[in-house]
Amino acid sequence: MLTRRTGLLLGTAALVIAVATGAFFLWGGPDTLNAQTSCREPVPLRFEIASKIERSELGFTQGLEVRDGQLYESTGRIGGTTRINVISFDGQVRTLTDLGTTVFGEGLTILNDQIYQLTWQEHQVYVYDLAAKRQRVMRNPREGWGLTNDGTNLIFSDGGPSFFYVDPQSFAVRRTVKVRSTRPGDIVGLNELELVRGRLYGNIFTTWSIVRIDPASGCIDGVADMRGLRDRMSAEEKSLIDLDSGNYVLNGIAYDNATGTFYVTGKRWKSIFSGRFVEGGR
Ligand SMILES: [Ca+2]
Repeated sequence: MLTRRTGLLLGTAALVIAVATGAFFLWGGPDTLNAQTSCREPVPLRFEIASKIERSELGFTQGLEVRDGQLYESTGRIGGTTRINVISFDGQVRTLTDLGTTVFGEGLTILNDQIYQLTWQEHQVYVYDLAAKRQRVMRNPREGWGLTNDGTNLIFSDGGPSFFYVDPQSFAVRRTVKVRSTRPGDIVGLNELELVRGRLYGNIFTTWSIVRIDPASGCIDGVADMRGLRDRMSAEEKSLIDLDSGNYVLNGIAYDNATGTFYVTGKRWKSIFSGRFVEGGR
């Protein structure tokens, strides 16, 4: 798993380096614009933490979404099993369904009262009712990474340089959008997704970055450096991240329309942070 994904990430070294150093202001500029794109320089986003939730049970978070005042989570099988959990805003985790280790759970979204769950390399997309009773299965010929929706289409990523709008009935691709920036080269590793007020938020696998994308153009129009979350973690949680940076990475973005609150977390993190993104420096 890590070898494949790490390989994919080589192409985005510039993005990762820029983010890791906090040097967002070094991106592009008028002299370095890629002639093939018309993206504008992304604005720095700052995540203002409102509170920290400590979950009652860990999960290898692969998909996260708010519905009716609670978080729905899809988990992968690292350190556990593929599940769909609901997590209350005070951190109580309850498992709705457990698929064991036969498949590797990935992104999750809820559209028209149905839960959609990707699998990583098994090419299966599961469709459930809100109690996570399985109703049908669709085929995804690509890898499954992140998943969200725009009210009509499912939108998913496969770790490659594009994301895809697909028919929720058949998983047929209706539109392919390449992620672009002011820099040349592919931007890969787009993982967990959340469409909020017409902008696609996604975290870049193995980094502390969340990008905000204009889905009409594919241009990254904002970048958030999420390293500040680390300062709010316990020493134990920090040490896990430091010891195994591949399996304890930032992954999971959800948004509560009722309150305008974002929820962000990571794989096997104890912490889920609530807050909001504001434009401006760190
Ligand atoms: Ca999400």
